[in-house]
Order: sequence, then C-alpha cells, then structure tokens
Amino acid sequence: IPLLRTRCFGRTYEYHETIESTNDRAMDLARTGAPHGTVVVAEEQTAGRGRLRRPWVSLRGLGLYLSVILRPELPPRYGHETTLTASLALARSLRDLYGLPARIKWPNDILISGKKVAGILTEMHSDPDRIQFVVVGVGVNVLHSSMDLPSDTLYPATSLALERERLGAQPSGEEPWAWSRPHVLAGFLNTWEELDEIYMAQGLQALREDLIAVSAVIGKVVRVQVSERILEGVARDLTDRGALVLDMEGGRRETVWVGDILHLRE
Ligand code: BT5
Repeated sequence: IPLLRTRCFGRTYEYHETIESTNDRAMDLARTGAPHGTVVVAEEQTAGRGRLRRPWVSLRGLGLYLSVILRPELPPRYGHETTLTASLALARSLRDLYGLPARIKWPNDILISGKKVAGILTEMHSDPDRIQFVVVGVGVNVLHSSMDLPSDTLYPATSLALERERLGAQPSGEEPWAWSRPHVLAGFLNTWEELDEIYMAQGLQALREDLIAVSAVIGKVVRVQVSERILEGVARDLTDRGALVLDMEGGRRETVWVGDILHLRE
C-alpha cells in the first residue's frame, strides 16, 4: 500500500481479486487470531452487504472494499464506538487529503452534498463482558460515473470522482495524494490509526467535538428507526459515548444508541 505510514493498521494485509464479502473473510481471520489492525481488501465483492442484510453494490475496479480487525478492550455495549471512530477517520481523510466536504450521517454513512459515498458495517464477536474482536467493513464509491452507481438505493449515491468533478476539489497538503483507490486506502488507514490511538487512550469523548463538527445530522430534523419504533425529532447532540440525543415534540428527550436514520431535513 503506497504512502502507508501506520505502525499497525494494514501491516498485516490480505488482498483478493474477488471475494463474497471482506467482512466474512475478516471474521474468519479474526477467529484464528489475526492481530489488531489486520486489513482484508478486495477488488470486487459478489455478496457485499450492509446492515440488516441489505446488499452493498461492489463493482470491480471502481470501489474500495475493505475490512479491518480491531481488538478494543471494551464491554460489548460500547462496540458501536468503533463505527464512529471509523466514520470520523474516513470523513476526515476525505476532507483533509482531497478537499471534499464529507459528513457523517450518524452512525455509519459518509455523505458528500447529501449523497452517500461510503458505508460502514461493524460486526463483532464477544463474551458477555468483553469484546473479543470487531470487524469494521468499509465500502467507498471511488471512480464510479453516474451510470455505475446503483439507483434503487434508500439514499441517493455518489462517488469521489463525481464529487471531485462537480466541486472542483483538489487534493491538499504537501504530498501528491492521487485519486486512486490505493491512495484513498492509505490516507484513510493513516488517519484511522491516529484516531484509534486517541480513542484507545482517552475514549470517544476525545473525538466527540470533531464528530459533531462533521455531522450531517446535528441540528436537523431526523426520522430514526430504532428497532420497531420510528422516532422523529431534532438531532441535538452526541453523548460522550456517541449516542444520538433527539429533542422530540413536547420537549421530551430521547437518547438513541443504535438506529437507522431514514430521513433528514433542515
Ligand atoms: C452500509 O449499510 O452502508 C454498510 C456498507 C458496508 C460495505 C462494506 S464493503 C466491505 C465490507 N464487506 C461487506 O460485505 N460489507 C462491508 P447500510 O447503512 O445498511 O446501507 C445499505 C444500503 O445502501 C442499501 O440498502 C442500498 O440502499 C445502499 N447502497 C448499496 N450499495 C451502495 C453503493 N455502492 N453506494 C451507495 N449506496 C449503496
């Protein structure tokens, strides 16, 4: 991986031309002891998935599909924090290295100008009181033209290449950060390892302000599916643990730990 500057993320690395799902492969590797920071990358997935078994469209040569094994020392109820750390790392690397206004649609989608450019799927294996490992799967639409993008999605889709063209975004910084999948991958892993170290040492609260600053939802009216319930309210805040605080009609407050944002508006 060119320009990779990490100590641990991506140093153990597996590459596949084609695979069903990088998450399945990473779960298998993790079960047999693969270390923290192990990365599985594929050129193409034949059964890429999102949450709740929804499909993730994974086209050969156009997108970045990877999974990372993490071994945080946490009780299982805080496993979702790794999703937020990954979301922040991806949003930040796209902003800092490519000049793209990437935002987080809590907790696991990356949007640019309101369209979905990447999604994150976190799966974990744990004992009752301790996480054994977490696999964080990330799919990014990199080189897709508008014809390559799925159109039957919950949310309109976009790619880095399309947004670059539309916004005239330029890579910034001293190094030439190319619009190629290996560069996107290296920039993301470099940023993620830095944030993961902060997270492991100080907890998610150290990233809370940054998460709020690049949020696509804070301050907006949102409709959130929480198991069988649908909540509508103003997304007001994130807690130190990354839960979403909603102000509901009638002044009631709800804190959502896991949910799916179906709709947002100003
Ligand atoms: C996600 O789920 O957004 C998580 C996607 C994670 C994919 C990665 S790729 C590497 C690793 N291996 C895997 O098998 N998965 C991970 P969710 O929030 O449930 O969103 C899924 C929805 O996004 C679908 O139902 C579609 O509406 C939409 N979608 C599917 N493919 C898309 C794409 N390429 N671009 C934008 N939206 C897409």
